[in-house]
Amino acid sequence: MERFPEGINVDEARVPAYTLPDPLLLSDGAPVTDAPTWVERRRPEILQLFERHVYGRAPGVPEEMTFQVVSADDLALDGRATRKEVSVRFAGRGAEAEMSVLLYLPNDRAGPVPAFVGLNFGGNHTIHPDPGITVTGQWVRNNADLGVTNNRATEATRGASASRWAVEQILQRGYALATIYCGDLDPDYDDGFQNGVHSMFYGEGQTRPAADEWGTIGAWAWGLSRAMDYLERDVDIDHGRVAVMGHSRLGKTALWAGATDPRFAIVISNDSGCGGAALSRREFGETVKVINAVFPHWFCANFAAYGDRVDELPVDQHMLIALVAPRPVYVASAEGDLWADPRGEFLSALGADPVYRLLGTDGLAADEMPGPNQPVVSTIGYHIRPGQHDVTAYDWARYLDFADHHFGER
Ligand code: GTR
Repeated sequence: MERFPEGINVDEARVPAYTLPDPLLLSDGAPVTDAPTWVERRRPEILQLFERHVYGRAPGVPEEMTFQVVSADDLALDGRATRKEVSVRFAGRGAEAEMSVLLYLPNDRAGPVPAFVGLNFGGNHTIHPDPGITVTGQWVRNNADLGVTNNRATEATRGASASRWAVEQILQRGYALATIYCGDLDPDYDDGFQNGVHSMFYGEGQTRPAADEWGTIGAWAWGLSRAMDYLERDVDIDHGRVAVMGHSRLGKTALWAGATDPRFAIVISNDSGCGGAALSRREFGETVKVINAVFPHWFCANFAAYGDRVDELPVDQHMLIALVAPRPVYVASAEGDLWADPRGEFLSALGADPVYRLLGTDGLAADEMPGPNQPVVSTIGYHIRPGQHDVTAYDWARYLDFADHHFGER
């Protein structure tokens, strides 16, 4: 049995009684009974609540942004794929940043193809052993097993996360894959927001984000939107059919990106847990208090104040999923991932169902949590699979089926 820190509950019988805020009640108490009221009034209210209390407000495009294809190989992966690396440079207020978009396109294509886009944890070169991918020069987390000791990636980490990226499967099914190292946008440690993209937007005399301004997840989601800015310009991409996907902390990020940027046509959360798909009020597995203590940089500063009073949060995470409506959204869990609260992830998807139905979709085609490997395919998708906190070929197969279902068979 996995051990959890003191005070963490993983017993369903000890989940506190709670009442979720109603996504279909306006802040003045009036019910939302039609789509225009959702779109024009309630959705903006909820988006603003998440900005103010959870992820923080993010800026738009920086003063300067340029795109440059720095490498292209149309004979990648044994001739089955075209690999491009695109450098996206940002500048503003005297500060600069750069992110590298790694893009694979299936060579077996007749025109623009739909795509998956997602951030990766350790550098683009970790997603596939392909020797043509540039090893990141950014800060990376040390890893004694792989010989990373001074926060710089080595050749040994090439392909280290390949099991989480079904590149061949994605390409075979007719999709492109775009990925960016999250550390290009903001390295994943608490440095008071000195590195990363935040400082490009500081006002006169400002040295860190205000309590309701973006943290690291906000910056990562912002980067996904900038990747979308690029994909819109790439003639090989069917930019009306781009799915954003992320795992764990990057699954939280995919949901926030999907909530804030309607250009993402499908939004996929893989094991995103607390601050992602899981309901905060259940306090099952990771809690708001713990996540803010361990990762003080992920959310906006205001979120930390809710650690001991989650029931006073004006939102819960079902409302984050509802912000994606009526676009298809997929929530995935793993049985062994109690830290991420699988049931709380399911209940969040279910809690968004009334909004999806109000907007004329079939919502989530399940009232009860399904058993393992019984995916629910409706406008809200859900599955739980056996195994641990991870992204597997099974997960990707479900996302590809879901994308086929909503984008039309490939
Ligand atoms: C854990 C964290 C989770 C989840 C996970 C991950 O340490 O508590 O919220 O984000 O990391 O990103 O793999």
